[in-house]
Amino acid sequence: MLETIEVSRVKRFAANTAGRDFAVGDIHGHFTRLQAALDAAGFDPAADRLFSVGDLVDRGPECEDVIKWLNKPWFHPVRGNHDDYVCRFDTCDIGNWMYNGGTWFVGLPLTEQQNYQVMFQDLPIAIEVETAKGLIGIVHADCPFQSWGQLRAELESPESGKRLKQVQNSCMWSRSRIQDGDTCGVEGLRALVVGHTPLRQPAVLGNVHHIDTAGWMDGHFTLLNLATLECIPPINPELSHDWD
Ligand SMILES: [Mn+2]
Repeated sequence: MLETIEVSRVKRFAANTAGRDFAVGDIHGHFTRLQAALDAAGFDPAADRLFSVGDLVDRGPECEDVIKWLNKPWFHPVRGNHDDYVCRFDTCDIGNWMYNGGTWFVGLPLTEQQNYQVMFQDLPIAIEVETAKGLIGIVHADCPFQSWGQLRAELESPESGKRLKQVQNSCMWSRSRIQDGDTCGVEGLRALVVGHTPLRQPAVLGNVHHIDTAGWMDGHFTLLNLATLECIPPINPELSHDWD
């Protein structure tokens, strides 16, 4: 039996009948900017929910605020590749992590590091949210299969630990769909929402919505309404998606 089998790698949420559901791209320690984007959208923490494609920490100045955010009952992130460094802090390549923005973590006392690890190991690899018009899937980088059902099966009942690791890493790291301009989409979902690759504007490839508009860098946070699949702020057709 796999040692992490008790951890839920796929979390499912029933439709929100009280308010709105939004998804947001990579945050990277910029929670003040994120709150400003929520305020601008009139986000109501008593009724609305915010789903996140992960990469909550590294690079930005407010990484330690993630604890406060993880305790908000309306905030539901999946695990990004940077969050996964926290999960593996005692075994990962620290030099590589620091190069990629992990310096905030390295100086923390061991007990604090372990506290972060426990909280981050609770983050699912995939989230699915029911909406009136169908199921929405959320992963950090990509669904590496033609169908969502296969991803769910591979995450929930992996044939081996090695296979699980490969699948999880694809979910957290892959850029092949956006780099290839692959419009095949993912079967079994109304829409898949991902981040990981910063874009000037959200890009929709088939039913896959790429929403990391680099609010953590010099871009802006995009809030994708999961019921309408409309973005706040709206997609500007005058601008290209590419960052360069
Ligand atoms: Mn990422």
